[in-house]
Amino acid sequence: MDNKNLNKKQFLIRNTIIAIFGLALFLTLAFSSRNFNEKDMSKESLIPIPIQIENYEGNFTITPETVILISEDEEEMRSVASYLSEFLSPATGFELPVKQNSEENKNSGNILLSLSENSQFQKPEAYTLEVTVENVHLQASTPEGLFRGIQTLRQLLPPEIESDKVQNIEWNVSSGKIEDHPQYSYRGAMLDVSRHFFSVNEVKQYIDFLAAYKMNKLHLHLSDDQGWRIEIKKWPKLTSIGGSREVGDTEGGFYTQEDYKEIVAYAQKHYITVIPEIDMPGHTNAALASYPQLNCDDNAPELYTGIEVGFSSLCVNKEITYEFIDDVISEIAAITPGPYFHIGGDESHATSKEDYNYFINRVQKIVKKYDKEIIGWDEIQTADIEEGVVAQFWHSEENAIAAKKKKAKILMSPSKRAYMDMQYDSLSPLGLHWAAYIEVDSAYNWNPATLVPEIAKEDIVGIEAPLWTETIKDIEDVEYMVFPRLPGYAEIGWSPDSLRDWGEYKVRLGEQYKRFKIMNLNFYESPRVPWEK
Ligand code: NGO
Repeated sequence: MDNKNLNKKQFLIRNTIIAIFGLALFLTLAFSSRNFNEKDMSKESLIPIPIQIENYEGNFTITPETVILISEDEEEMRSVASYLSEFLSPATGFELPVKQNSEENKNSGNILLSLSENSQFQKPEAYTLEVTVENVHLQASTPEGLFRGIQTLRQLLPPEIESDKVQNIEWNVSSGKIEDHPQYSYRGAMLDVSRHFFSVNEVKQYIDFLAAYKMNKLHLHLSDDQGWRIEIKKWPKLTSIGGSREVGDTEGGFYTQEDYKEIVAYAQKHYITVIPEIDMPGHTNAALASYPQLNCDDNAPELYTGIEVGFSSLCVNKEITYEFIDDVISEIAAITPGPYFHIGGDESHATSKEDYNYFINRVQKIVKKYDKEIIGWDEIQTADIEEGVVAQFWHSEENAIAAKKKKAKILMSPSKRAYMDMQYDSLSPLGLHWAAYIEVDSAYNWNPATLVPEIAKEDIVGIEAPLWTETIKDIEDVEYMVFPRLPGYAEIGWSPDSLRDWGEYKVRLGEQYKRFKIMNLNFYESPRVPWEK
């Protein structure tokens, strides 16, 4: 072999090696840049965090040609699908049609919502969301489960999806499969509409907040010393007098029964149960001021617009008191499809112990007569509460433990952790601090099943975060107290404790920054959250 041939061979080998390296480099770059554009489902900042996420490759993209398909052409399925279509419309500018699934619709690019009898969907809110490059497939055993799954799909879309104006971006969803269901069946928030009145529209906005994080209960605190907020046809002065003012002596307000039905219907559309509360026998100055005969001395007190508690009581030994309560419960129960009626029962410091227990025992029978289940603040355990009554733990562990011994179920609203009216810190411009300052980490970092050692997961129906409104005047104030604590309460109620960790959660929460901004929320930018600005 001469030198010339050798050189030629060497030249060929060298070129081959260069070509192989070049190709490898090209493939690596191409592959990684593809990965760079693609989203990874398990890295999405979902709240509440789902039980299981499996990644697939690629993205699904919603386009103007996307169709929302439903497995059954029936009213509730159509309504859930229309909810999704209406939600997607403002930001995408697409009017996605809803059609029944059929062979001809099986081409790709669509979102399929289907009901399945599969045993993995034993819980009514369980769902599976499978996203491939071709399709989105959301499955559950109930439309309610589909509704919860839609909230996950919503968070998988870019934050711009929350905008009310058309955004010219690609509507990509990372592909993969989520299997999910809640830990507790009761996950809620309370709104005190008595201390300050909130319009029907404001309550609807509150419902939107709850629904976005898969909460399913809205507790409305409809009466207190400062205001009676629901029309009772047999006792019209409750609202004309008792509803006329609010804290600070500004103009109050009330819901007509039609307004209340509108709120209930809106909540139902979001798979949220409304729980009405009429607080008694204390916290009743507004009723006492409206009707002299409800007072033991037949003298009506003045309307009250301060923020003290514990000074008023219905007259426990007068029969008219129970006729009044019967009318109130009967009228409200008739327009409340949900199973619960909340009788309050907190801080009745102006009622003797004996009178209090006698009163709660009698009221319990009236609520039963109207086929509703009782919820009351933890003090109600001192009466002869029946098995299955729900005691809402807010203040006294002793009461909560005693309630459990009486076979009550416990609803966890510990004021030191779950009261959304508590200030974040001493500089918070709104809120109270009698129970604690509740920063976002303290709001998140607790477990309902271990908070009170004697109370275990099986004793608990769930968690509720109350928003009392002594210092909260309008929806902007509400937003400030609720965001960003509410998503954390929702996660406590939905996600298994083993998946919850503040260090990891705060990053997910921080990534909501853009979404919160686009949603126009007046949220508290806590320094403990690494906001992704
Ligand atoms: C207490 C009290 C309410 C106050 C609230 C303020 C309960 C159950 N009763 O909670 O009347 O508005 O604190 O944080």
